[in-house]
Amino acid sequence: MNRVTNNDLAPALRSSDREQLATELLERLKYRIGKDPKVAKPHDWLTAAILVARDRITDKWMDSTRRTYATGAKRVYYLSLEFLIGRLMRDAMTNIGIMDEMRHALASLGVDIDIIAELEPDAALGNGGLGRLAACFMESMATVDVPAYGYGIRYVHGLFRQQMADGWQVELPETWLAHGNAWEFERRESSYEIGFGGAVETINIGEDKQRFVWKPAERVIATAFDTPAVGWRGKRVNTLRLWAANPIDPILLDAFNAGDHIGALKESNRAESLTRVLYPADATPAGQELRLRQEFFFCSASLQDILRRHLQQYPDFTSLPDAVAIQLNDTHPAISVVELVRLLMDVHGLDFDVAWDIGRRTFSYTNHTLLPEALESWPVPLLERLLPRHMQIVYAINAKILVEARKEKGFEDQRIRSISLIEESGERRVRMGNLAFVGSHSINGVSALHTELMKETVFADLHKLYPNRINNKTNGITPRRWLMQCNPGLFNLIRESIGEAFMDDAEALKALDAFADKKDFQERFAAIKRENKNRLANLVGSRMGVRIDPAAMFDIQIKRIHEYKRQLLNIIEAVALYDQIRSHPELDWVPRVKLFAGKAAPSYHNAKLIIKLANDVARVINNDPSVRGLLKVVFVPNYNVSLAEIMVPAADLSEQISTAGMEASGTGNMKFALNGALTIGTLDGANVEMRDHVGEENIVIFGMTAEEVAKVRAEGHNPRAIIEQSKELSQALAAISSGVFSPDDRNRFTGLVDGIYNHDWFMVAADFDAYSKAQRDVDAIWLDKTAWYSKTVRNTARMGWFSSDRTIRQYAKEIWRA
Ligand code: NBG
Repeated sequence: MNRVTNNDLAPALRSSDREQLATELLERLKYRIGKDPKVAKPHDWLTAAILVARDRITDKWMDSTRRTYATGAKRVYYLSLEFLIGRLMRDAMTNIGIMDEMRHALASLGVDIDIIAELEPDAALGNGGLGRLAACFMESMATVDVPAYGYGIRYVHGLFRQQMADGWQVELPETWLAHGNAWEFERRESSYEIGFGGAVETINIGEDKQRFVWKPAERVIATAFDTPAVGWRGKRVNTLRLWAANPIDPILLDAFNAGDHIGALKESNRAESLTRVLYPADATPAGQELRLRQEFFFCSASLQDILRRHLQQYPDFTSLPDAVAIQLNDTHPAISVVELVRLLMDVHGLDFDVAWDIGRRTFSYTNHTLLPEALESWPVPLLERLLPRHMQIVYAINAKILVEARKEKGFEDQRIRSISLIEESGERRVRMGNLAFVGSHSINGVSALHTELMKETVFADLHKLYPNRINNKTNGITPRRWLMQCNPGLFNLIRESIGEAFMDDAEALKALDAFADKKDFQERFAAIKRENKNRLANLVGSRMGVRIDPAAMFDIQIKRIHEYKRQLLNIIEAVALYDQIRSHPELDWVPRVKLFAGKAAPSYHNAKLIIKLANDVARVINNDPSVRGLLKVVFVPNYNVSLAEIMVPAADLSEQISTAGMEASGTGNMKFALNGALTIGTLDGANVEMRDHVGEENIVIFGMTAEEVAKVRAEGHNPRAIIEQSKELSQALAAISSGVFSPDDRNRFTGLVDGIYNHDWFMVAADFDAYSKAQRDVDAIWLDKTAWYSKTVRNTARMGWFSSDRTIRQYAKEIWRA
């Protein structure tokens, strides 16, 4: 594959560097991998290249750690059940500035770096936005020099591989560790015991005082695996510490010797399955005991590790809130709030009130969604059985909070019910969102709109009780991966035009504004976009056998498949457009390719049906000669970070069309705009702030506002009447529902369409006409190429604020005080 390369970030390529790297490569190949270069396979070269980079990074890593100890700087711990990292090689080598030398060194040994780079598996230890944000944050924390550790789980199987079988999503196991993982260091010496189940013993220690001893029935060992996280220019290297579960006894020898060879491994299997798979749920409840076990496992291991490290430097835990900040990435690590109290009380002998106060001043919590089904809660009996001591502490916390609310703030019954840690209606459950809230000194949303809605909805009453805790930290993306590395052509053009300041401060991209209307600049900008589109067209051609024309507008929607994200709205619009093109062949239709990619949670029926619909519609439209190639629809399978790195730079139009009020922020929206796509979107999540930054003339906004959606939902709306008034919409829906695209099963999509007629919860019908009109506005801009590029260049120029470096600086200053 032809690739433009950037990456000669070092001032001049010195042949001595190249020779030195070649020597190192051969040395690693021989002594660390045990291969003669004559017989080395591409995978061996990949490992050798990673080891060369890793060794250089390790020096910087140790410097960073020493620096943190020496300065006594505050440490930030980012607890996240997901890190959606993708590949690391290009990222790490670019950040330490050896990418170009490495390319040449490998070439001198007859190895093509682009070929081996393709062999590196994606570390897909996350589902979507929340996990990818955690990965961008790791890179930015190192870049802005915050001493940080990411803590998570080393899943053996990351997010499932998605295949299409006759247009249906099929989930297959993902095996990123199949060839080993040259980035990580196993730390056998950093391991902790984690308990489950059993009972709590109360010991009287005089003066009305008691001590509690939890005697778990089951124990596993958590072992650390460390991966270095390198910041831009290698300034700082932080640690991503992922835990793996191991049994205490690897094998029950008695059972084995007695002939029970399988039973002898039962415990070991049970322990190891704890960290075997990532839950493939994105904003849908996993609701499984195993999920709760995973959460507690990684929280307990991380906290034990944090406390151990603290005691190495400080005499006791009164200094913990000043020395340490722990950020909870959503509610998945919320049990930490309780585990820290337990460790401080039961293991380290502090009083409840002291422990609680230390915890609250140490923790902060980020909320990533308002979807009610995603707010975790655990049945009281389950928690009681699995974590009996924790359940006691939850009651103690609840008593403290509720007494305070009633006695000091005069909260009435209804408010008390809403802030309680225990959900009382129906089955009694522990609400992890409320727990994370009361246990933290800061609760942040991820875009301005989302934060306001948090105050008005899920946390309205807790916000009344603690009015100073909720704050906003609008998400960001790392410009290294999402511009420099994924779009070297554009990166080089920018550097030539405005110099290098933007490489260290993304807001310096503003200088590009001055080029937005220059003809020759627009032409070069367009040529780069075209190159990126060619690359995507080649990929679609070779992977799927579908020919798409790079001269057409590439209209792309890539993200998890979810009803609120409204891929369905986009598909229905494609169907309507298909009708229009056939009915009005005399009009100047803009040639378009609508591309989709994304995974659906395996248990999410409608999301999977939407994938099938996209594929069914694609088959019919792509094979209809009367469309004359003016419209194509493509669903690219197995969306992941690496695929995004190809699709994002190739987009002309970015679809950010969620039902207003439902997308907490979005980060894909930022990646597209930064890479020079025009956005068509609703006033939802960070789209609102993007409009403010790029200017409303440079983004196409349509549809209902969050306020309007809330109003219509409260008052009830009549989608049927709306549909009947829209000829385009009713025809498109009729075609879908009657089986035009599913002749083999005419009723396949009837239910999907009925949902729109009957309740239209996601406002697909309500927003359709506005969307369709906005799409024709987009067409008009496309036809005026000067206008198109003057807008898209301005998007690139004005997206610097959405760098995750800015986001992390805000967290550091306003939440962590690091
Ligand atoms: C997602 C939101 C996105 C947001 C990311 C990162 C979850 C649970 N939430 O809108 O849906 O951009 O989090 O904050 O993954």
